[in-house]
Amino acid sequence: MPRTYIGALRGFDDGTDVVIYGWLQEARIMKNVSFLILRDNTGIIQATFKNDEATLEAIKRINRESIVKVQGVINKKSVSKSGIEIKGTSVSVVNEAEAPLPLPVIDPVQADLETRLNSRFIDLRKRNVSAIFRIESSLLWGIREYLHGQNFIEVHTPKIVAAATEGGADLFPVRYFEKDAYLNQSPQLYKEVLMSAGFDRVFEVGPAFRAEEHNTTRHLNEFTSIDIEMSFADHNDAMSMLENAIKSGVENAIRANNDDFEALGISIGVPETPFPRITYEKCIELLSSEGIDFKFGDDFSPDHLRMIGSRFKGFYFITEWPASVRPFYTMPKQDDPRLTNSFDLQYREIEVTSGAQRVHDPKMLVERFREKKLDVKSFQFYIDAFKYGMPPHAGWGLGLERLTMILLGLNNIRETTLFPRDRTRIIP
Ligand code: AMO
Repeated sequence: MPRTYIGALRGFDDGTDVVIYGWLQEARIMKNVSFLILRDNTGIIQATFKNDEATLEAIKRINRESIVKVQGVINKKSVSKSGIEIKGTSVSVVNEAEAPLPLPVIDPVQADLETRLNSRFIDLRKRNVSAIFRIESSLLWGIREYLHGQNFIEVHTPKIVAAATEGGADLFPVRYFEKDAYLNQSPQLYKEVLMSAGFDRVFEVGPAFRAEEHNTTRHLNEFTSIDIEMSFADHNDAMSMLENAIKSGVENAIRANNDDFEALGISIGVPETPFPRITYEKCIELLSSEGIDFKFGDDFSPDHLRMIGSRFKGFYFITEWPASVRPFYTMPKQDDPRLTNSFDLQYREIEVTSGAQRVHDPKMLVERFREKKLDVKSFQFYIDAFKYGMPPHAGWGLGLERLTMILLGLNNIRETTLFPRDRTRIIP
């Protein structure tokens, strides 16, 4: 008989013979009957067995979390909470779990995050933990769908590279035969080169590596970056692409992940677009109205951003950042070159996306390299792409784990990362 997913059992008639496979979450042995609680990727079901001697002996020997096969008959008149159970006819162990478990799967007391991450394969068996990743997947799917609908193609650019994009200090060096190489911080240079190649609109979902030393609740050393680049477009076009992509992601998650939101005990709404926009200079005015002295040209601290963010309900853009805090590829503002055509998308004090219109004039680009004291030679392949017909272009990079974290109201980015890489962790 073929396997039935637990989540599909409801669709069968009372009395149907079924075979299910799953993890034995719990066995409750009573005087005359035993209840096995089985779990698979789609749900949980109770299987009831009469305690004849052989069955009772078999059940007693099965450790929690073992993989078992249960054969039985669907009982839709069950008095169990879900109203459906299986009247078991046979149970066998497919693969035994050792005891004791490194971490309990059903335990009202939540272990601390470090302990959970050390045994992540068990931690991920918990319904309220796996829910996060199902929602993350749907968010990404909705974003992908939106971008495809806008004629973007998905691309894959190298992660072993020869040059830094987001600043030289945060690079992980790798040995590449006889050459020095690094893990890529962002697909920035390649996505721009693809604009020169005439691809018009590209997006990439891939890992980005940052050797940042600080260990915070919103930084990872390897994260998933959703990047876009679009030709004949400016920062305003990129911002509206971003808010619509996020909206599509959230709509998809709301549509597809009802049970997961329930498991997390939360519900989220579709964010209203357009998101409010506030300029960097306006933020300074806001801070000074609160008595905070802030120097033009500096970056905001989390405390500053908390104060600015308290003025907004959800997402908001901070636009027109000064050139001093933006990378070399950022387009200066035409009537005020101290500023740039750039933006960050914020949610309270947390930055979720950075983006900008880019410099497309090769001479201006080389000047910007010099101003930032970067070695033009190591960027030659990038600069060459600007010399032979580069369209004006814009784009952004959105951190998937941060997006999931803020939408689900979680307070540590490790919660939205399957196997986080931080300052001290590379295992598992
Ligand atoms: P930026 O460096 O601001 O911009 O990164 C873009 C977005 O990526 C996420 N992010 C991170 N997430 C977790 N841990 C980190 N250490 C981390 N660093 C960044 C954030 C951030 O907003 N090339 C530009 C993008 C562009 O202009 O297209 C870039 O990489 O959500």
